[in-house]
Amino acid sequence: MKNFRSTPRTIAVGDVHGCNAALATLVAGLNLQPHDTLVALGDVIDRGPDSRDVILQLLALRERCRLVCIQGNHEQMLLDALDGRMAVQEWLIYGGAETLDSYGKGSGMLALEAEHVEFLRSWVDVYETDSHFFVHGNYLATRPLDRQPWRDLRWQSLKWHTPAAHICGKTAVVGHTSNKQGQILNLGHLICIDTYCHGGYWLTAFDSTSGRVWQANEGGEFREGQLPPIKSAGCIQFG
Ligand SMILES: [Mn+2]
Repeated sequence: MKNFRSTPRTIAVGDVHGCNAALATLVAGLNLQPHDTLVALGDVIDRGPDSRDVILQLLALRERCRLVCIQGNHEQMLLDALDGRMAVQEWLIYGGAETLDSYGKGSGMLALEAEHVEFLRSWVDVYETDSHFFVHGNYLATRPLDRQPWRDLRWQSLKWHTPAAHICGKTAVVGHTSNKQGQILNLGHLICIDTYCHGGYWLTAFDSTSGRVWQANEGGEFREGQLPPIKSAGCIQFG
C-alpha cells in the first residue's frame, strides 16, 4: 500500500490560535495513519480568526488518528470565564473576542456549543511517551510530572524561566512561548515549537519518534525538514 507507515508516530502540534487554514494545510501534509498519535500542545483557540473551525477540525481528527489535546492557558481562560472564575471581559482582551466572533460576529458566551465546551474540558495537563513528555508551556524540573502546578504548566514563559532537564530524563516538548522570528527552539532537553503562526509565521508539527518537522502557514505554504541543532540556553533569541 502506498505511503503505508508501519511505525506509529507521535506528532506534536504547536499553538494553533485559531489558524484553521494553517492547521488544515499541516494535517494534509502529515498523511496521518490510524496508529499515529497527534498531540495538540494547547492554545488552539483565541487571537486568530477561526477558533470554532479549529475545534471542529480537531473533533473530526479523532476519526483519523489518536488525538491527545493538552490544555493551554487560553483554553483555561475560556473555561474559567464560563465557570465564573475569571471575568469574561478579561478573557476577551486576551484573544477571546476573536473566538466568540468565530461563533458569529458579536456572539456572547451562550454561543459556545456544549459539545465544544465538553471537548475542551476533557483535555489533559501532560502526555508522555517512553522518550518525551508534552506540556503546554513549562515545568518544574525537580517535581514529578503528575504533581506539576498548573501555573507553571500553562502560564510560565520560557523567557522568565528556562527549566533544566526534567528528573524523568525525557525530552520536553512545549509550546506557549512564541518565537517571534518563527524559529523552533531546541535546547536538547527541551523543544519549543510555538513558531508564531497567528503572527504571520509558521504552525509547526514535530515527530518525536523521528525528529522530522513540518510547517504550514495561513497562506497555504507547507515545508518539511529536521529539527534544528541544539543551542545553549544563552543563545535563545526571543522577540
Ligand atoms: Mn499559551
